[in-house]
Amino acid sequence: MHARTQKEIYKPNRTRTRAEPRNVGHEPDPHPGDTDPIGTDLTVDSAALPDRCAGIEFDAITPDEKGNMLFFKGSHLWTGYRGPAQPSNESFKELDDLHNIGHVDAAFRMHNPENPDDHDHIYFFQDDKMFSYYNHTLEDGYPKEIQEDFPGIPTHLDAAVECPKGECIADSVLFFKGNDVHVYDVSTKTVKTKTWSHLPVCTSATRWLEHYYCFHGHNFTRFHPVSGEVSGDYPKDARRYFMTCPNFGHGGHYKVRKCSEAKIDAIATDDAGKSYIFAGPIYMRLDTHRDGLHAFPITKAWKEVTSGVDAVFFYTNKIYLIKGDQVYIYKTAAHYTLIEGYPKTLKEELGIEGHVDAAFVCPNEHTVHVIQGQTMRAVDLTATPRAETQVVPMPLSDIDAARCSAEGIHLFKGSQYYNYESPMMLALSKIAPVPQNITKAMIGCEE
Ligand SMILES: [Ca+2]
Ligand SMILES: [Ca+2]
Repeated sequence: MHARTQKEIYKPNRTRTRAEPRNVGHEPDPHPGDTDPIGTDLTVDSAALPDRCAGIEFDAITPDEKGNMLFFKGSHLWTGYRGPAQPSNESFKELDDLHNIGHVDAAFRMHNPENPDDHDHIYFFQDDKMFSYYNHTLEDGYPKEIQEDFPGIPTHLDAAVECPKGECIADSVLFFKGNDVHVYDVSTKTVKTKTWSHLPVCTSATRWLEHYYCFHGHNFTRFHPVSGEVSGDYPKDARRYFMTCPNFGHGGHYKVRKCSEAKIDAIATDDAGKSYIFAGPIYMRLDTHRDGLHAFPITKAWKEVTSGVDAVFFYTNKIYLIKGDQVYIYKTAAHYTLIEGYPKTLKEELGIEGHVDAAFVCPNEHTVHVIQGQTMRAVDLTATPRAETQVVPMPLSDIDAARCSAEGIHLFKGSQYYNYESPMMLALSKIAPVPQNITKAMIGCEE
């Protein structure tokens, strides 16, 4: 064990010194801006189980192959951000075999797309041994000595976290022991050791949505995976972000709806293919399912949009958010920035009036299709001033949201959606196609 008396926290100012992904500063927050009372689903019926809200120090944290975040302490684990502990050996039964060590030192999910036999495997470390699991099944040949797979990495680790290429220089694993960080290059199998004395000793570490977190005590500190730099106000209390704890929330928590009860306000896909869904005061980014889907308040990304949205679409690196008769346009480079002079009225911006149910732009097209009741209007986005070029009746009404992608057009209505091949097919259709049920992959609901 290491002395955890390190008090020095490196806190430079907030100047961004390198390109960081959008949504900087987003920690998992299980209760974004929702006013439901908290604690209703926290019933822990066995007094023998450890309580993560008591301020414990986790042994290890890692996502599993499906994106569920796993938190380990002693012989127990928690899956996800809420719910009670369970014995670790119920999920990973061989972890007990080593003389009942009863804990893990470190864990991470391998990022190695060049080697599908290893990619997404979950590695656990106990003393000088390691275990590789996929789909809760121990791989043949494990446990092994750490040296066999990771030459140059010490035993009795404190923490480990994967670091994909693009965030690190190459696909890597960061192994923590004391103030030393051993950066293991997955393809060259070489190790570079750095000393990050400004960071607290990390007792667990994890990656979430392109960000890196060192846990120490019941706190965590976000760090840059290459420089180790800490920017922002850290440490923070993990109980406010990585779990749902009574008295540690921001006034309530967001519950993901069942797909059969789904009701979204808007959906849109950006130029990079990332999908966003909007419902009430929150939004979710759908490409992040490997990190666990997670809801954020809309105001966290688009702070002027304070009362939800009616329709959203992306066009030429800008996002258009429509609410009532207002249109907000944000540049999408780095942070979202509201374009000067906005919001403007629908009439001024798109030449239309009245409530908008949904809107979509197809890839590489310059026309936005706006759905209002049983009418669809096409507006040429290259024209000045913008004006509708086509108005067609629709065989459907009360559409909640719409998007257009390589798979065609999806019109969402409650828990179902309608699929059309193209805007022309939609414009020509006289009867609605058979609706299909919305799935988890489409909008992040629970099945
Ligand atoms: Ca540990
Ligand atoms: Ca809508």
